[in-house]
Amino acid sequence: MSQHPNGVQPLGNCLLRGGCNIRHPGLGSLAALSDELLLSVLAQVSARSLVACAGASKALHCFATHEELWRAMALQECEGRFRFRGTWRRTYLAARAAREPPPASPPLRAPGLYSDLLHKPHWLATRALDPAWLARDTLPRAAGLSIAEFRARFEEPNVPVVITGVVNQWPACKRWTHKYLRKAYGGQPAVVANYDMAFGDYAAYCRGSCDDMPLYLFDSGFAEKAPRLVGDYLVPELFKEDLFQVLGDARPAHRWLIVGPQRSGSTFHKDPNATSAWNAVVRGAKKWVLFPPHVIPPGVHPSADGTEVATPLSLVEWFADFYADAQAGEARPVEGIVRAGELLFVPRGWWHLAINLEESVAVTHNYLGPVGLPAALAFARAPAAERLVSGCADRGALADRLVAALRQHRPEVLAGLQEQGQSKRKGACLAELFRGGGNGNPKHRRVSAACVRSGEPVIETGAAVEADAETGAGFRFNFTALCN
Ligand SMILES: O=C(O)CCC(=O)C(=O)O
Repeated sequence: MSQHPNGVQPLGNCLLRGGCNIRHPGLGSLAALSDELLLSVLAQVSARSLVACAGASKALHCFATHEELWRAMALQECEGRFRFRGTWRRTYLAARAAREPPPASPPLRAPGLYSDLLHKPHWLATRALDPAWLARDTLPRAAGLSIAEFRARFEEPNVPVVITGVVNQWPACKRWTHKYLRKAYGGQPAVVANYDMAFGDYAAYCRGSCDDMPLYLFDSGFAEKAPRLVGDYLVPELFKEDLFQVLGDARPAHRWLIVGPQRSGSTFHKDPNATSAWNAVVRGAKKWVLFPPHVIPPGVHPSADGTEVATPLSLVEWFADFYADAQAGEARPVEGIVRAGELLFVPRGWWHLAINLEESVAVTHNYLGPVGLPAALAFARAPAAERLVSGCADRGALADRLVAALRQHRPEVLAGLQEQGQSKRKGACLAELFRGGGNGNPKHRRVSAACVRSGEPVIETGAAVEADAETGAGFRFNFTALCN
């Protein structure tokens, strides 16, 4: 771990110096503010004022040059239009002045300044990834599965698996270097941290970034912007049946190119619209940690309606603060490393994170297999569907649109499920999900959810889905019973 550039140390170290912290004399009357409040105030002022503050004292210099302030400012004001210059402060100043910044001078040293808030991001960004975080591997692996085997062993029980021997055959594995991707984008911007950014600028950022949680390229428009990439891989046979295809261009976003440097990745979330996904690692390696739908990972706080999730901002922070708790808990995660040429099946409803252990390139598709249809409909009919559904227009109507399109293009899928549903007592629940036309009466939805939670014995199907948007609690969709 390297020292903070200004020599800022964690607050605990102050005890060793008998409580003497230059913060108090250095900040003057601003010392009355907590570190959090001071940074929030500084986040409101202009760059010019920040530069002035940085000249006032060593202590204020360290706050006013804090990288996170300048990163936020650069992203908000320049959006994706910047070339990274080694630090966010230089990046911002160069982008705004539209000229080369002067050579960097050595950072000002502020011995005797103690602040966890200033110190922690640097500590997280420079500490080595602990081998203990990476060692445990409980992800099953399989090769050469038939569709029937895959469904029976993994998709129906809704459990993750690493599929080998498929992705390593793709031309993408040989081709998808940064240079190739930049050419494929041909001047069209990629989506990075929700901003449009030139691929070459993002590649330069990846080379120079020291961020604790680096910006991530996550582009659902890559196929349109860089069509040649679509010819470099094939949707594996196991995942070809995707019922959302019946919606054509009106389907929810479903495929993403993912590029990022070491330490970048995805914090804990569940995949959109109760879909499952496959994530193929084309270059690099990713450590995954997954919890089944009913286990909320330590350090993760979903809102009651499931529309928001509070979690540590950086992946390394989650590992440093919560990985040990995850191991000590009753429900230990499924976890492991997925390497270039391998693919992870991410089952619907599972909480998951992924951290890139080296610079990585991946492609992921979310899909709706027949097994997942009841869950997806339950999700899209939840009371908060308008906010829960994502990646398409007219979100509140997704379930109705899907049912209507299935009636038209795949009537056998609906007929099969309805038939199975009618043959069992709980058919009423299933029928509820298929009700066409959508009268918008939320009572219908509540009845559906209450019905599956009615206290009748639930057959362990593995088709567990978190779809109860009303309480945020998961319920088991009794689907196998309906199929018997
Ligand atoms: O590759 C990654 O960062 C993981 C992506 C992911 O979790 C997702 O697409 O849901």
